[in-house]
Amino acid sequence: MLNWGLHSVGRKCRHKERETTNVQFSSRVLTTLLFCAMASFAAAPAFSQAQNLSARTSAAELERDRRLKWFREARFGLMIHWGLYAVPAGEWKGKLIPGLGEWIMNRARIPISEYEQLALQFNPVKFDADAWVRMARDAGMKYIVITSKHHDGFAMYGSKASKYNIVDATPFRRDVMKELAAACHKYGLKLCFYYSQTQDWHEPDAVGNDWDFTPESKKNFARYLEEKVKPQVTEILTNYGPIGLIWFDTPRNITKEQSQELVDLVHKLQPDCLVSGRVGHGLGDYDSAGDNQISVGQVKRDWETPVTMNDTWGFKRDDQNWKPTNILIQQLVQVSSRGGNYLLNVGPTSEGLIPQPSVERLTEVGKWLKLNSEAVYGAGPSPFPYELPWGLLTTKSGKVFLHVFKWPSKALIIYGLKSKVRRAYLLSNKERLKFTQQADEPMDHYALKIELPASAPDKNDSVIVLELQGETRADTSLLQQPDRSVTLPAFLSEAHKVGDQGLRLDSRGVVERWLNKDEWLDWDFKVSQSGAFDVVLLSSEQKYGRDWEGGHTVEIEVAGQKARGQVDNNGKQENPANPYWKYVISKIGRVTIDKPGLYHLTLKPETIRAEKKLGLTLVSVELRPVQN
Ligand code: FHN
Repeated sequence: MLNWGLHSVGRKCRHKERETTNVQFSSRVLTTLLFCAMASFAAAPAFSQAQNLSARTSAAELERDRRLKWFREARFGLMIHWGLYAVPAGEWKGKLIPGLGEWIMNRARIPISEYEQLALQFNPVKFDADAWVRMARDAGMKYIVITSKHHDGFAMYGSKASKYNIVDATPFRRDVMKELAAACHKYGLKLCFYYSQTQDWHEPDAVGNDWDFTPESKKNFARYLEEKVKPQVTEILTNYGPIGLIWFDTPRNITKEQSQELVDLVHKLQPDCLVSGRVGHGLGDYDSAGDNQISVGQVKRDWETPVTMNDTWGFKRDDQNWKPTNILIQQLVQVSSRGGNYLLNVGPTSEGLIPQPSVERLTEVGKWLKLNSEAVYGAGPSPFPYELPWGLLTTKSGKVFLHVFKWPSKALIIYGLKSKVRRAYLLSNKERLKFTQQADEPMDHYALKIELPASAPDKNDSVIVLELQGETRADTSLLQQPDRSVTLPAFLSEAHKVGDQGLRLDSRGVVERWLNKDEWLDWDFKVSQSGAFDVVLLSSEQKYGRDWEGGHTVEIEVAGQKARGQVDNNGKQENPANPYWKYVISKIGRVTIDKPGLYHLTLKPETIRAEKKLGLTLVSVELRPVQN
């Protein structure tokens, strides 16, 4: 029997909205509007991105909407980092070079004259464009983004603008992009090009090479832009048929005018071609999250995240740290459930082969997608602004898809879904599932209990479909979960800042730059089951565990009680959405909540350690039920 003892509570709209990359806390007004709108979530086909259309009037925005149509439906793309760096494959002169495979020239400070010699060894005789594109199609991917030129400056297509290219400088002499364009056309995928517009370690006036050339300050970046970038961007948009998007990257030292010139050039040559957010200055058609970063909450703009399958983009022989398939599927679903696109990378060898572990994973993802595609393509965001302890949700008109990553043994209980459920079944085989629903409107408490088979039908993600009467209606306030836990994510807090600077959210929804003890956060949440709770604070390491700062003292106040404690490392926890940033667990104290109702929790630092300039990097505050 479910617990119903919940006081009737009013709803407040006070969560924070955030953007993707280069994010900052957005204005309070916008925040309030967004979450008030969300508070009575009603799902509709094609979702908010399309609904926003009517509100936007300018011709440029309409044009952008038109261009983005395919991108919004695609959800899943293949990124390919392929270039001369596949020859050394992470090793230079007998030494393993740490870092990303495609950065070997920079990391080992290889002189141009030596790096150029790699072209003579680049002979990918096993390259088969048809097989690559078929593999992507079978994985369920809708577009391919391949490096036409990465930071090393080598063009992977036949370029007239620079002899330093695969046709003129390698024994292979084939224009692989022509072959890929033909295969993409055959299988109905969009061909897209990555192009490094600022870093080019082969060019004296471009950004990045300070071992062969003069310091950055003496460079004539504009000349490089006119003489190499614009001619090459023109080539890739002229010689390979329709291109889905140009994936510019690392917009360092580029002015707003120069970024705009590139955007205009792309749109002039191919009005349907999208420009990635990394063209710089927010001028892209859509936002790009940081590498391997999955944005949280409901993201305002169209967005995409690039993700590695191991720890490198370009092939590196010694990198065998492959992400398991279930994590890749979870990430794809996480991104889809937040209205984004998941761009999953492979790094082919210098022979032209995609590493077997990548092929295997893509095959498995494809198998899963074949059975569950309805819950991904064209699916809209979750009605809840946070993840649930067992997984997450995507939606379509009149349907909710429950993606169950952690299969509970007998039943799945969900709080907060207000719509009446007509049918529940497993998406993969249509097996019907029994369910009961309880709604206590005066108490504002809604519970759905679905009876489940004893074991998970799919080890990666078992999808349950709920067919609803009418559209999706949900309580979007922060709710205690049926396992009695309460999670208060930083990105759904109200931030009380001192001035405009100070703490802000990064693109994963983690608070950064919290160095001032006078800044604090608070949350409202609903409790339906009373009891004693351990107060736990999750903070985040920097990427690859490089650093973390602890030793801060904080005070948490909730239900008339205060818990004071220190942010210490009491263990770590991984988050599949952002596996390179481990979460650090700090136990702050214990509180008792003696009756159901609406509660308010404040988190105020007493001292913040900031020697490393990291400060308190908050992920969430959790109330974990004390087990008797
Ligand atoms: O420096 C590059 C890196 O090599 C790789 O291409 C990634 C892919 O997103 N982008 C840059 C770093 O953000």
